[in-house]
Amino acid sequence: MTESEILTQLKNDLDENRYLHTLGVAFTATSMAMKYGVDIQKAYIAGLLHDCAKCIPKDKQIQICKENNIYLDEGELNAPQLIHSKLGAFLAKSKYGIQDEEILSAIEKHTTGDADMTPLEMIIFTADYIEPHRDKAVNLAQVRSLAFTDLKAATFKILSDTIDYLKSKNADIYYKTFDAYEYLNINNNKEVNP
Ligand code: DGI
Ligand code: FE
Ligand code: FE
Repeated sequence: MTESEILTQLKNDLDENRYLHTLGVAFTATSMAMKYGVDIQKAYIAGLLHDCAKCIPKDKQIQICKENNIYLDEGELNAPQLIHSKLGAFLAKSKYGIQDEEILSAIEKHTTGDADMTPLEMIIFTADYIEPHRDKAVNLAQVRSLAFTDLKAATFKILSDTIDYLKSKNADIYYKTFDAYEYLNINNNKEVNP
């Protein structure tokens, strides 16, 4: 698909607010890619497509996963708002024609993060949280600034604040959210105290 075809298809697949959020993530991610020397085109495409499955009703998301042998574990079935990232990576490939594994992986990891993320994966994860339409998270101004000074610190702060938020709501924290947090926690401490 060309860029124009991707935008047309997204407009069709997303509601208006999700489409605007998507553009916000794509442009924020490209700005961060410029700062961190990451492929700008990959950041743009991953940003555009990261939520391409978000507006599909959740029962339909589960059904499409079943039909295509996409394994969902108990944690995902209990928190179906997590599923759109895995399904999004599948649709980015099968519907939008994206072959690049780095882009697909950034889409797949954008909701919870994971241990040992690449710079592109951290950029999409962070851009999703700070794009201009976002206004609810605590510490947004701090995270927005950190996003352009220390990518790992920004990712870690988002994970830490998300875990606090989920705990306050008594929500189950998915194991990959913990893995991502622990990985950066250990890494950061190593850098401070080698
Ligand atoms: O799709 P977006 O709204 O742009 O953002 P997102 O893909 O980061 O999804 C955010 C949702 O995912 C939000 O409702 C919180 C939820 N979430 C993220 N990590 C976890 C989680 N929910 C649970 N239960 N556990 C997690 O670890
Ligand atoms: Fe999402
Ligand atoms: Fe998003």
